[in-house]
Amino acid sequence: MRIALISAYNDRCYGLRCIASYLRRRGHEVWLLCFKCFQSVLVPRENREAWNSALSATYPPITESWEEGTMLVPYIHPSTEQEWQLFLDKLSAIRPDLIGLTVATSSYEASCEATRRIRRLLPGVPIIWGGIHATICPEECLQNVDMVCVGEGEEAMAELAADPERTDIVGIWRRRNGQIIRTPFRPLEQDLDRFPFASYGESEWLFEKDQATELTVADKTYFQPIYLSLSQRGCPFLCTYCAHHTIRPRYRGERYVRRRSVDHVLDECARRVRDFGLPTIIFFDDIFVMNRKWIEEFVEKYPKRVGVPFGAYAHPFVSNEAMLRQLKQAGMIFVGIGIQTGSDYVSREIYGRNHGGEEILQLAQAAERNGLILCYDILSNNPYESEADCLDTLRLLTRMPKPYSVVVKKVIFYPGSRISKLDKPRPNLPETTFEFWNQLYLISRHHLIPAEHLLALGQDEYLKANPQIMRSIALGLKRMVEAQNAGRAEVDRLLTEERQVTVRGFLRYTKRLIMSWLPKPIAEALRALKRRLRPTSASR
Ligand code: B12
Ligand code: SF4
Repeated sequence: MRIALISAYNDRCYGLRCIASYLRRRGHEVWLLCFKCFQSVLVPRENREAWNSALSATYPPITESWEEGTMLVPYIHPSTEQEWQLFLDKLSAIRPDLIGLTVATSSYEASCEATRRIRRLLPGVPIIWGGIHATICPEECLQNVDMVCVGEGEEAMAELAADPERTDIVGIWRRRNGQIIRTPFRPLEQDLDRFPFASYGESEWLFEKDQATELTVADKTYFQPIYLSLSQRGCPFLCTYCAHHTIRPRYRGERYVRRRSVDHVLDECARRVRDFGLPTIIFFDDIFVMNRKWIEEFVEKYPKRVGVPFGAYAHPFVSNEAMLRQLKQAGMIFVGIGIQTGSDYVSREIYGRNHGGEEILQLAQAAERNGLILCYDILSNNPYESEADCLDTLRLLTRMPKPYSVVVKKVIFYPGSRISKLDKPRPNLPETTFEFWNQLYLISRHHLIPAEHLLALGQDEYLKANPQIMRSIALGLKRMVEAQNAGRAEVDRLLTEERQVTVRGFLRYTKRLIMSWLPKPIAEALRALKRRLRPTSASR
């Protein structure tokens, strides 16, 4: 059978790539068609409304995250008519007997549009949706398409490809004459080594920049920047904002966390390093640093069989210093740690994470002792958070080993998630307040500002009411650190000059340093801060 697998706006689409390889192994001809990727746009905070309406006119932005001085909105560029035409021309040329789309909540609207267009072009060809959104919202998806795969798709798709008319395939729901035909969730595959490696560069097309490009293994640079590999499926935890919380109850009594054998993972990595010349590998497992025995075997074999530097996520409940030490020796260079919040209340009661800041701190210190680069994630803009919780997050960040990189993201309440249904007080802090805190979290990664000064800034009501000042400071610091990297000696001189900083002294110093190249609005904001900090005659 000829099968077209389509991903709207996510060219990494690991799950779809797994299915493509599996169907090929079963003797089918499979094409992978990816629409252009979602893109992140740096949005000056003041222009946000304008950006939002422009960007979300077709598809809503996926999420929001913050950078020093600004915010980042990953969004979906609607395809141009030319791209749609190229895509539909390719589909016509493929003459598929079956079409599958992978759908995340973020790509729902785009997938609806793609499906409408495909239907007009190829009215008789069956279309199935799968992926995370199809799994958590199958009924909603069935309003747009006749079949939906709930849960893992390899076997279900293989059965469907063998007989597209069957209505009793476990894991595939159908809409027939206005009725939904439901089947149970398919049991989870326990032996992941049965599956071939995800497909890369084989009958693969990308529709972007008004072009249709065939991607082959020779296109090393395309696959290089982020090669996605996962050693396992599932997660042992149940954070309330995460998809596992929604999915796991469907698999009661089954082993939910499953891992490929070390050899299977290393064979894949070795092949990709050879084919694509990968300089590094990121294991995108929700939590990679877990399972002592597996890690021991991995660290023994990885340096000989693969050898390139790698990074992955750890978690305080399942990762420990011994594992980090061994992984470092085997080539690990960075470790990701989901802090999410420094507030024990939010961590335990809202996010369901069952740990507080101390456990996170200890894990980070262990990583630092072993020379690993630290990358933290923070979830912010949470309606359940109070200012005291934000201050706790800042307090924890000031205690974390430095330097680090930190990603500050808005927490999104995905459909079906438990967090959206919690019966807890919602302080609903205004966005401007979160903007202020987010910028402070970002600033905290620098060595430059003593913790007590950061905490003092966190309690300044004027700054809180004027988050643009905080943004300017954050941007200034970022540029300063960049300058520091570029001309260390000069900045070192400046830093020694004013080593004994007070909050006020520090701000004055930052201003002087960056004023010459700051954009006008930022310079204005700093001037406002200066006016604010100038002692009044009463206090003099
Ligand atoms: C790796 C990863 C990424 C990677 C790659 C994404 C990818 N899809 O490959 C990157 C870093 C790019 C990424 C980005 C984002 N991600 Co992400 N990511 C993951 C992660 C950790 C693993 C996904 C994975 O590969 N799983 C393993 C594969 C085998 O499973 P699978 O994808 O579900 O596929 C199986 C089935 O779903 C099914 N299936 C899938 N497609 C199809 C199609 C058909 C036709 C059929 C029949 C079956 C089928 O069969 C597959 C094989 O069994 C998951 C969490 C998780 N553990 O699942 C989050 C997750 C998917 N990501 C999530 C989010 C929110 C994002 C971002 C929006 C983050 C952000 N704020 O920017 C972006 C959006 C990307 C986009 N445009 O969709 C959410 C999605 C929630 C939702 N309701 O949509 C998840 C679930 C994490 C969470 N918070 O709960 N992500
Ligand atoms: S630890 Fe991470 S992947 Fe696991 S449930 Fe929590 S958020 Fe989801």
